[in-house]
Amino acid sequence: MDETPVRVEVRPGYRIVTLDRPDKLNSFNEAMHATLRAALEEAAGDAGTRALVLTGAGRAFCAGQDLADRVMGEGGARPDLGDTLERTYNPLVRRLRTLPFPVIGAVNGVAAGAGANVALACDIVLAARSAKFLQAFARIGLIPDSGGTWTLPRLVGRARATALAMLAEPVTAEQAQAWGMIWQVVDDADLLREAEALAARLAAMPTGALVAIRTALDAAATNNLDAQLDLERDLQAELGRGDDYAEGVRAFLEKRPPSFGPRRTPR
Ligand code: LHQ
Repeated sequence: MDETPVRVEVRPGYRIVTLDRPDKLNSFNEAMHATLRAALEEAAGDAGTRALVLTGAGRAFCAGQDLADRVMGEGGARPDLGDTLERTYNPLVRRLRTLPFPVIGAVNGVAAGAGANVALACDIVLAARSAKFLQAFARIGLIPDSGGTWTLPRLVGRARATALAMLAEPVTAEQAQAWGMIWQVVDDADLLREAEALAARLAAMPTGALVAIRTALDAAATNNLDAQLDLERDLQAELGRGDDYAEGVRAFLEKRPPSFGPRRTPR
């Protein structure tokens, strides 16, 4: 077992969480899932954490499932992949989408299989110019998991999602940006600095509103307009009762930068 398959650095207002099995291209094994889960829970429980950067050590972001891991079947045994998803990847993606602060994916290198879809589950994705996204699954007889079949068509449209999944060809960071799959490509050397600057910027913003934006956009994927208008009403009603709105309006009227209060969203 790796000693520290995930590294956490705590900065004022945000954390950097680094997938750290570089010799295995940061592919997921059980230990990495457990450590990442604990790191996310710790961040969620710390009101001082108002943004999180998820990145990878070495030349990859994450190569998806460690195909040599024990749970993938030993001695010709057929693994229960549904069980693996249910226990590990599905809770991970659900948690990323419900964390009480925004998550920045800083894709430093290849993001393949579940690694690509974990990256795309982040709220804002930056990628190094040399990074690639690869829906590798069909190469080994599988479908995109970790939310890929939901996320991809919403980001790039059905035609591109289908071809990316079926052909299992890599997409460059620049192509991913051009297609709207990610927010921005940056030079390799600038990636972490840019991601940290973004995290610091988000950390100074009204966290409750940022999380409500995620909630509303996720719901919009399945709601009709009527239901979405109702949801916007409810979220806005809640935010309108909060201190951040009061401070935001006060600061605007007083022509000064706002100073938002502590994170108030539930864990
Ligand atoms: C690896 C891996 C890897 C082990 C590189 N495992 N060793 C979850 C569970 C439940 C159901 C099933 O689905 C899933 C989700 C999934 O993620 S399934 C998809 C799993 N991922 C893949 O199929 C990607 C496999 N990797 C690759 O295609 C390539 O390695 C990429 C394109 C990521 C990088 O290619 P290169 O830059 O050419 O590097 P490499 O192939 O030479 O890899 C370097 C080393 O890392 C090498 O080991 P070695 O000992 O020869 O240096 C690889 O074996 C190892 N590695 N990915 N997923």
